[in-house]
Amino acid sequence: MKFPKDFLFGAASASYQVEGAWNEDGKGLSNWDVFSKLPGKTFEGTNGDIAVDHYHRYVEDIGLMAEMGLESYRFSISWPRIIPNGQGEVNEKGIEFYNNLINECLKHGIVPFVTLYHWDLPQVLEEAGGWTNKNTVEAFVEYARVCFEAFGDRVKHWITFNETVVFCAHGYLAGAHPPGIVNDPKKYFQATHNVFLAHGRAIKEYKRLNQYGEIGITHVFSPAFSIDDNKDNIWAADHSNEFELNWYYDPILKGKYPEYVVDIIEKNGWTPDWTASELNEIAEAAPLNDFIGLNYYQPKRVAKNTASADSVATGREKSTGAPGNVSFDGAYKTVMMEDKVYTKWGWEISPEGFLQGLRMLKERYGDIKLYITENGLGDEDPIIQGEIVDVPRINYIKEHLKAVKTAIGEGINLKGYYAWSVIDLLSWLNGYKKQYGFIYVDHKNNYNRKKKLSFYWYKHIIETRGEEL
Ligand code: BGP
Repeated sequence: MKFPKDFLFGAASASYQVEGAWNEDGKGLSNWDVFSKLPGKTFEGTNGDIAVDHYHRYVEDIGLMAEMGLESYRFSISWPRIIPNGQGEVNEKGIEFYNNLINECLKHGIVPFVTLYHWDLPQVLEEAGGWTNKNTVEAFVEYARVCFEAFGDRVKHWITFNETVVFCAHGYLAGAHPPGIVNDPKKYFQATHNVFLAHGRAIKEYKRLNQYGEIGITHVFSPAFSIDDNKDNIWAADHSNEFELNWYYDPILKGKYPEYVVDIIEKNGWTPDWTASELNEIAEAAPLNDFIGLNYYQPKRVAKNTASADSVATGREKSTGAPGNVSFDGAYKTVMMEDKVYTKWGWEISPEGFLQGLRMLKERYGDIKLYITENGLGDEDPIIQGEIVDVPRINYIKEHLKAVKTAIGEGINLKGYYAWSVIDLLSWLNGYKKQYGFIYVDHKNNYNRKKKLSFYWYKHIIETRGEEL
């Protein structure tokens, strides 16, 4: 079987992780420009000042994507490049950069798939309370409208937010992302609600403009499975899915928060400050949502946590689903299992968990249109006689694409796959050491690009529409 004709083979990036040019052409400061420079916040103090210099090399990079046969490029727009102060004046140089990027994609027949928010918030807004401040919602809708009006004639696929669970949990529970707040569930739930509201208002605005494209949101997809048949552990997995899947997917797809979580946060005094009319807006926006993007790296293997609450971790790997963490409420822990396979960074490799999760999703939400907006292997790639032989990455992507094929065969409405990442880039907390790309960047040698083995492999997969998988 070949993949269907309208299925998009893509790859992804995000502005802060590739662009660099952090203070050029009128760009404002982002929260990451500031946070990454605080001592001890990132791996070896790495930051995105230069990143992989995509801002200056996008023509070369898109040329390479075209050579690979890439059908679609998922990238994000840097909000402070467009509106340096978060609200108000638009930076024409910023508009020009993304116009050039989009036009370059289209010149090669590459479909631009654009994320509006991949975590680089204007610093001005962060200082005013970031996502806990309702004004950020207003500001986001204004920024979204500027982008729709500037680029919507050519961009027909929009993602509002990337991985709300990550920037909110890291920002307000683990303290590992800006604003670096530790263990504040009240703020965490407030931030998530404000993001869902901003998403709802932005898609309403998009539909009002009648641009005839599609718009959705991208979520982490890390379904939890109990480590065994023990009823406490099964409860723990359900609890995890309520808090980390249903809390995120229900408001978008059902227009309503899951009652299980609503009850618990109410008892703990963590209920966001929300109004009946905001809840109504979220309900009204749900049917306008065209698709959901899934970022899948690993499932969660979950057991009930029996240790005391003060052993709850606040480290930086928390909330990614990676093993060895206790949930913020102390209810469950993620466990490394002997019979599973892990990456060098301890993330489980499980195409089976992916497929099982997709089936769970179909059962709960029906035939909603899906894109896999991120999936890939973070590795330190072997270099042999000057060639980057990233065989483990090829295997990882191969097995996950097979799962996608099986899912499509089962009638799951999956319309595209975006490998993370198109090119080696800055990992938020792991620097340049953790590589994901099809294209290698030589940081010691003028940021020169080099094609990896996976580049040729993916090219072949696209050419043959995955027939051999
Ligand atoms: C996702 C993010 C990406 C990317 C990826 C890999 O959560 O959307 O931006 O960073 O994870 O993560 P890491 O670099 O931590 O391995």
